[in-house]
Amino acid sequence: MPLRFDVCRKPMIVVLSGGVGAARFLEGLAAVVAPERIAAVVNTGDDMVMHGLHIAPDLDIVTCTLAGVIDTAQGWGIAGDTDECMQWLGRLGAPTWFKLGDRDLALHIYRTARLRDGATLSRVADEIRHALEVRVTIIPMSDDPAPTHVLTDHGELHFEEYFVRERCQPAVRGVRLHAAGPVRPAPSLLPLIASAEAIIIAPSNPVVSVGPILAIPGVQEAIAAASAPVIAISPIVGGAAIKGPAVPLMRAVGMAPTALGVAEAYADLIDGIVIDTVDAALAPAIEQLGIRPLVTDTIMRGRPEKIALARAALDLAGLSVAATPS
Ligand code: FO1
Repeated sequence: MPLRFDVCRKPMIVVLSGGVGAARFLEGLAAVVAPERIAAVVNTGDDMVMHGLHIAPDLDIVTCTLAGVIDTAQGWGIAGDTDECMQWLGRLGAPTWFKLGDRDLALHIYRTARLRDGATLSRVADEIRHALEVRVTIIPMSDDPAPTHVLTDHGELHFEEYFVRERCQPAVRGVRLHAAGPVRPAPSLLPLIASAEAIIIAPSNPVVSVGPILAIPGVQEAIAAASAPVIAISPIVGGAAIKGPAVPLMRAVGMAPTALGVAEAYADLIDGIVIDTVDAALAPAIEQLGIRPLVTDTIMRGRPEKIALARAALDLAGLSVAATPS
């Protein structure tokens, strides 16, 4: 039976997503509303070619998390995976700084082969999520290459070279989004935004996870023109990121590395923002921006917290949901 690829026109909850933080939030959201109501628009700025394969870290993190096969400790990679292939690649002198498990490699082999057949990244992402029985719609932000580069005192690095190979050691001078040239929105992206019942910016790195999505020509205009409520969840708690290099990257691009800085970064787009209780004192300044703050526990320690955060976000967006999580 041919897989359906047209994105249904019914209003959906559109979640602008990066990697681990977004995936964990989506898990909670999919437990509170029907997964078919959710469309995850995923950052592809971390994508790169390695060992001749198209690696798509955030697409795989979101898909594998929602499929329940993610390595929960790391937040990426597949649970119980082995590294036989990586070991042999090392013996052959290939780079092994980016750890690709044997099962994980199947995703990259499949994706690379399908892209070589002429399929778009959107189509392949949809095939993979259907194959893993994920009911949430997952679309890349674009079908065009959109690599994120980090400008450091060691030169211009691909985000993953900075984050994984160099372990965020080099001082960051700036960030270059869409470093391979013009980036068009994925075919279904603008219609999804226009018809959304709510737009949620997940708790992802505002610079290198959400930034690449918002920098696509037409996306911010579409969000501003949408009738849907637009809310964000701050990934910064107490001036620190839960995971990843958000603080040095925000500083490098002139954003205050605080929940207020996140609200300011999204000020022209969002109606509300969920911030952590630790940052309650920032609520008045956020209100000054004309943005409604919702103060709650945003640390997603486990499933109950993910569900509670999803409820808080939907509440702020003004969407009423059933009482009991599935
Ligand atoms: N992150 C690491 O810190 N080290 C790794 O070796 C690594 C491998 C990896 C493989 C597949 C994948 O989907 C993600 C992977 N990540 C790894 C995570 C990734 O670097 C970041 O989490 C995302 O790109 C940022 O959201």
